[in-house]
Amino acid sequence: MQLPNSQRLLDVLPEHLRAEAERRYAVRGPVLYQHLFKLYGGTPGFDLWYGDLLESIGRLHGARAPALLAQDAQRAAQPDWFASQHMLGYSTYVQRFGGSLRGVAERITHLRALGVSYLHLLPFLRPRAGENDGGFALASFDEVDPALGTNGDLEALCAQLRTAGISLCSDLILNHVADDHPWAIKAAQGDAQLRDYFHIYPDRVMPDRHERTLAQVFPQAAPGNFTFVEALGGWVWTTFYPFQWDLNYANRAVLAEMAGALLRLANSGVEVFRLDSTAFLWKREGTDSMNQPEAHTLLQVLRAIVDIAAPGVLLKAEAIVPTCELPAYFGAEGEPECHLAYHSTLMAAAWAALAEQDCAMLREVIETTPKLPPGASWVTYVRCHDDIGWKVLMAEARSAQRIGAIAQFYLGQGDGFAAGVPFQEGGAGTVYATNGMAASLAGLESARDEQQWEHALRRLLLVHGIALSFGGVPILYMGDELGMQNDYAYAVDPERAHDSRWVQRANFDAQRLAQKGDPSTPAGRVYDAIHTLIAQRCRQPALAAGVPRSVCHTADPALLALARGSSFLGLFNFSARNISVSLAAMGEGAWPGQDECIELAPWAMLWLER
Ligand code: OTU
Repeated sequence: MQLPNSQRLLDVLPEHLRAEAERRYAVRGPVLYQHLFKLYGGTPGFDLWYGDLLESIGRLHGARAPALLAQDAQRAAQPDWFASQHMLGYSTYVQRFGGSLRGVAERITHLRALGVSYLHLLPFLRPRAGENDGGFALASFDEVDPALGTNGDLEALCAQLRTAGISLCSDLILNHVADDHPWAIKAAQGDAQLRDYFHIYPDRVMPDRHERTLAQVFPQAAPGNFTFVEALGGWVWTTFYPFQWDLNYANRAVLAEMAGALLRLANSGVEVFRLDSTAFLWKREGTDSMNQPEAHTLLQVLRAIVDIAAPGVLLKAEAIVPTCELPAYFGAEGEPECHLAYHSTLMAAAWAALAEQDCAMLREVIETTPKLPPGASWVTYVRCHDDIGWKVLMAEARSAQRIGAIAQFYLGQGDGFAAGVPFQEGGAGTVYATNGMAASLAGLESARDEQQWEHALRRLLLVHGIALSFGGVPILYMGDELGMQNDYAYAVDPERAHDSRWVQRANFDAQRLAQKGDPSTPAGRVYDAIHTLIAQRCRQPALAAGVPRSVCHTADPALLALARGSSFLGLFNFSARNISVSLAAMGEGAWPGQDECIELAPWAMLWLER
């Protein structure tokens, strides 16, 4: 195998970009070619196809605006630019937060005041007509949803955000398209080339064989992984809703399309891509068709393309999988994959610790999280637009019963504080996933007196404290900074009632926003507390992503002591009891202004610094 030269890439570039592109191709070209050869090397005309791909990468690189090229150069020179303790994310729906892309621009002041430097806007491209899984069923990769604005609005917003020091993150929905995307429509019309963009089977033979080992993401709302489509004359693979058709990455054309879609959006000014459902990209009979090696090869191909054509851009893996599967999404030495990956098990374990008043699982997750190479970082978070899926903790929990008990707890059973809503119940009434706004899950919704409310606030701060001190890019979820609670309106809306994730997708609360500076209001108290925590993080360099973390041994099962470097120690009381912490017993020396023995009130958190 010989690496084709860079000619097709360079030929289409303006003179002033050639030398740098050639240098980048010399570094990343070998992996790009070898990986594509591994996946598609046996297909006819492979080398010619590869040349065409290089040419299209070159054209898109050449079309990049000067401001973006400058940013590329700056970030290539400082590949860990997003590791700082000042980096803070925020995630929201466009519609819900600002009504439109222009409306989002009007919220930049709020984001800056909070310290946000990274904004993840949930899908804003043209979705399927009708039901569309909150925008995760796309009819176009290139057109902004007309209900939210125009492509011009998107470019303008990116530029405004960039000026404000905020990077825009967009979803790139790699795994599927809507059944009314032109590819799906043409496939349904019988176009053989486009049929091959999907996994289509004439009868149930292969679907049944796959189903033996596949799991189900939406067992209640969308059971099974295949959908019969009359016009296709068969069954199409649909991991999620029946109207979301999985793409066939064994077809090289699909990969080329997605690479193009990514670079075009990057040229509009998108700086980070949340690669949706990355675990599902490659199918293999006899497995659950998740986390397959080829899925990683594909992601490494996208990374190599980005490194060549838009090195200022970050890739973020959305893989909601067990702890042991997560590190692979960063790739390996010489074969980098994503810059960022959601630490979904850390998130789930923090909530589990609140429910169990025991942080054994949380400690285990932290201790088994490997140190990442420079230029790679975790995304830490408390809530997002999706459910909390407890099953990712199965390895740490060691029993389904334990997982079930945590899920039950968050439904507000017994004298619990949580006001959660079940999601996708399994057989025999088992619930393995929970929905709800963070404030509702922490108890702010059910609090009946000042003490209960204060304890709920402390629990909200505990989970945010983990996300903010673990080391990574913490992403706040819209409204959590104001203590926004569950929105039950979805339950009476026939279009949304079947999907309880809508309980945490409320409209941004203008009234709470207006109260954020008033500490006599609940919103003002929450805002002040979260804002103070963020400010404290910013002042502490040991909270940057790359600084080593360790869990100190503590005798109390409800106490977590998380050290970062030698100048930060976070103490977290995950219980309704007082806990006496002896720093000496933990092998910790003196901390300025602290007695050797510290009393932690119920659910209290204390950040020690030196
Ligand atoms: C992602 O999520 C999105 O975040 C969801 O909003 C979409 O519905 C889904 O993809 C389809 O596009 O499988 O690997 O359990 O956690 O659906 C991630 C529910 C996913 C989500 C799951 C998810």
